[in-house]
Amino acid sequence: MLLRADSNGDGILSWQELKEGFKSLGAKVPRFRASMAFNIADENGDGCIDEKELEKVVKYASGLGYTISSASGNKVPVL
Ligand SMILES: [Ca+2]
Ligand SMILES: [Ca+2]
Repeated sequence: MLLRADSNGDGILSWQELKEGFKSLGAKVPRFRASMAFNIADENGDGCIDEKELEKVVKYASGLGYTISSASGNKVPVL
């Protein structure tokens, strides 16, 4: 899975990567958005967003009105 926000390419999003992801979406307060997304999405509380948890992040971001496009027409979200 390819995520632009996954800058080190390990397939999960750290807090820092999520923050940068929201920044790239044009969020005015990416730090706040990332915190909210983490509260909602990080179900197992390990401090990272894995592929399953990412769906919740995408829903959250969509709810805020951010358009998240798919890289190749499949279901893989790109932050
Ligand atoms: Ca990563
Ligand atoms: Ca997690």
